[in-house]
Amino acid sequence: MLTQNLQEAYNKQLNKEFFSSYLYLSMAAFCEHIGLPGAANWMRVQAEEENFHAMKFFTYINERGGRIELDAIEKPQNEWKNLLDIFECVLKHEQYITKSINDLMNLAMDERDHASVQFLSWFINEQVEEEATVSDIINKLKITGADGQALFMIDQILA
Ligand code: OFO
Repeated sequence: MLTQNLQEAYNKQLNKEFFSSYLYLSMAAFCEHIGLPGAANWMRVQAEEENFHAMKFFTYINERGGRIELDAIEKPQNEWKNLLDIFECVLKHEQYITKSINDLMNLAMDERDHASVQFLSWFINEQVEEEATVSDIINKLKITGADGQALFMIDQILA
């Protein structure tokens, strides 16, 4: 059985994961709009992955006998300056999620909930991978600058 504190924190995280999915979907729509189908596909895949994260929390709260409370999903940003601006926004958002997962882990440890510590470890590793991937894309975008041909190639790689 989950403690009240953990149940509330998990419900908040569930909402953040759905918001992440929504944010990536908004980015997918924008990339499509500015003619970057490869980046749009990358964002779509991320949106699905975030939905999968949300459902992992959904299933876990249930498994632990907790009560799920779905909240409203915040409206995501829907316009950016360029692809670099989008990926910098992605990194900032993922860093925010990493902090949120770390806070959850601290709470699980404080509550001596060993099952939660196990469960959250998966997300801790996932965040390391996500931040590294995005930082790598940002570096590539910075090296190539606003070069149209390079952007075309990066878009194909992202596809
Ligand atoms: Fe992008 O990460 Fe969910 O957790």
